[in-house]
Amino acid sequence: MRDAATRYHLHNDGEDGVPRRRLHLRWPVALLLLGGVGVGVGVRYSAGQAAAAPTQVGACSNGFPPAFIWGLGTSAYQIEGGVNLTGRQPSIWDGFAHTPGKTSNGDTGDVACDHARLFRSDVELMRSIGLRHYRFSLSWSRAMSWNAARRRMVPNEPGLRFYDALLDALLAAGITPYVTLYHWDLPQALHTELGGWHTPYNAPMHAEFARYAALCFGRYGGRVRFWATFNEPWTFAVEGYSLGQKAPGCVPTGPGPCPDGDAVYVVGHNVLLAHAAAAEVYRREYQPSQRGLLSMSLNCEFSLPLTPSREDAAAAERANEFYLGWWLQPLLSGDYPAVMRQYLGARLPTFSRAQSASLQASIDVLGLNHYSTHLVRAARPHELGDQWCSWIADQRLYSSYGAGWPQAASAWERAYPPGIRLLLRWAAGRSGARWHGDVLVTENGWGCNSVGAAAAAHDVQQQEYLANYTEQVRLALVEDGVPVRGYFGWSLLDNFEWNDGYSKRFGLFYVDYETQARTPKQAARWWNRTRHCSEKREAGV
Ligand code: PNW
Repeated sequence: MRDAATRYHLHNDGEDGVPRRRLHLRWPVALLLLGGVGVGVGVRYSAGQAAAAPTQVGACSNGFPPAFIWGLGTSAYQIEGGVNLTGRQPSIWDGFAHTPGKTSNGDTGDVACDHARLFRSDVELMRSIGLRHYRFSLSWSRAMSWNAARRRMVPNEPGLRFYDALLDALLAAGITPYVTLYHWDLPQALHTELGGWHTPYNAPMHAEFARYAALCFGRYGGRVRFWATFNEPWTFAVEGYSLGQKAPGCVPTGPGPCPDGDAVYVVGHNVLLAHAAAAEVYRREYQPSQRGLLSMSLNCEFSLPLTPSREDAAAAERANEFYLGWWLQPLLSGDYPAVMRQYLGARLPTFSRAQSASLQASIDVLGLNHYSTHLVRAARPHELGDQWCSWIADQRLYSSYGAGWPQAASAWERAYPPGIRLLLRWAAGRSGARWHGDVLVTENGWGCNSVGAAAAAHDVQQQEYLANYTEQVRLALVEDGVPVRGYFGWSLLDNFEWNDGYSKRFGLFYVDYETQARTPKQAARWWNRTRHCSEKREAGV
């Protein structure tokens, strides 16, 4: 530890004279150091290797280890606005949001939180609640532009400079950046001109993504030690290419490039291969010198069996494999879960031996996003199961929520706090789990629809949700031995909630979209009071 820590030094290499931190670490300890230089933590652990030795916990009054990473997240299209600034070109979300009837109230991300202009004051906002870790995404359409003559994306210098400035502002404020390369905003030209994610085995897309990743690793890797390739591939594959509620908004049998119910698996396959291509570049060209960590943020609304019957237990397991195993299993064994192959047969694409090899061990840390839990029962032989999209229809099961689980603003979100602990155990517990390395909860949060800053300032439900869910994360760490190293609440700011527009508010800060004023909600005050390591104060809420 000490050896690694002494290699941490400030390095002034900014064009603008802003000091930039340089970390020179062996990568297995990098995450621990991101979490606060590991003071007082008596364990070493290795990302991507066998799960940790016992973790020293409880050193802080909130019951978490001092090095636990507490962060908040956002994403580019949801907060940046400035869609025409810095030479940014349209993404599929610009087109989708501007199509009548696709988003609540016709809302678009044109202005959003105007973060493209207000980022410096937003960094100050982060400081106001003592935030030390911030997760955000880069917009591919800002960082690169489509060059029609060369039929490929090329670097867009003004856009790249925007992220230089944001990273410098964060580092100057002592905030560690966690950067996601792709949070759903595919450049429109790649969708239209290059066949996007929906064209089977689309190798040019994998190569474009790897080139984009390499550009970011090369330009920002001296300042960014934590990268996620994709955020929630499940959500944009299923909701974008099967349900049709998110960009590009196609449904099997409807207009658009999804001819049938196989499209969603075609998309998933391309995304996994694009991730593998980016990981290969990072492993080969950047990680040896930059010593950062690579991840992917997978979401899972965890399924529990409705009854103890064997059929329902199998249905819940099937649901979890279709939701999370779809992405996680290829990262572990290089292939899809057996139950998906069993249910989908040849509809599920296949990996070559080389592709399997490049997927395996392509992440160092597992990112998990979680909001809600489902109760699942098997469809009986004469029943079809849920049919709300082709992906769910493939599983032959019915899913529901527990009676009395509190309902968030979004119809899909109900609170059942033990669900996050059960998910962490299923994915990364001591025994029977899939992943045996470090985990970060990269999203968890509660959507409210409080009207007005004054009401939002006292949103009790949101604070309760965060308190209850983080307590379950603590139990997963302490009782179940899940090596969960950090938690990122969603979200720093109210923002453009995709097809729900501005009607749902997940922020710890309320945003008045007329004035762009930000007001702390009760959860922001709770965060500041309880999420820092204090040895004396009670972490009561
Ligand atoms: C995530 N579901 O989306 C995204 O990563 C965020 O961009 C988004 O703002 C946040 O969660 C809140 O929605 C999800 O239906 C969308 O279960 C839908 C579901 C889960 C996550």
